[in-house]
Amino acid sequence: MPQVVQSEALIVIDVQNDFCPGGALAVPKGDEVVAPINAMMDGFETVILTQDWHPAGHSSFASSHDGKDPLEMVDMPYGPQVLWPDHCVQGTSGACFHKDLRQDGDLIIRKGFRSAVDSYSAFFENDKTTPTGLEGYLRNRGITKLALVGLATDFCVAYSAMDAARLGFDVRVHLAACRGIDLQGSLEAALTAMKDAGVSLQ
Ligand code: VGL
Ligand code: ZN
Repeated sequence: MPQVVQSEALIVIDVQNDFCPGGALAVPKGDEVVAPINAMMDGFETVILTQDWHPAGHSSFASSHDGKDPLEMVDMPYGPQVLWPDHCVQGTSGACFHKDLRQDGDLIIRKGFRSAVDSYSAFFENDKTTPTGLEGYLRNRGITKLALVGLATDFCVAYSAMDAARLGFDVRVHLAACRGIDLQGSLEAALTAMKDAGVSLQ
């Protein structure tokens, strides 16, 4: 039996059908994270899952912007934003967790549910100020260390890890249980930014 870590939470980012092969915003080999994540779950007292959870017509969808294609950029009131194919629409099968992912976590944080603001990070929306409540949950339970895994390395995992480090948590990202999108060098840039933010990469 693995030893259960009490002050450390495992945070499983967005292991949803739309980010897996065949999904609307498929991360290459995204489904390969499922087995290693399931294996890690027994080692943590606290397991938290996040779920990208957009209303139809969300402002991060290219289809919501006339003449724009997926992966183009737009300026939002809160800064530049990549436009994505429609994905993880609330209540659709694409928004469901991968069928083989263990879902016996303690908490599910849904994010990106406000039409006007995207939310890559599990802690703050992309305006960098609106909290999701995850920080309070963790502090309330005395959790100081976080292990992060999931999809996508260079977006939701990296944004979550950097916010967590900025908030003072001790953060490790387990790269063997992550896969990236890699838009124009975004994977390498995210790895460098995480290291610079004091995130431990394993
Ligand atoms: C994500 C792009 C858009 C992610 C979510 O989970 O990394 N990426 N929405
Ligand atoms: Zn999204």
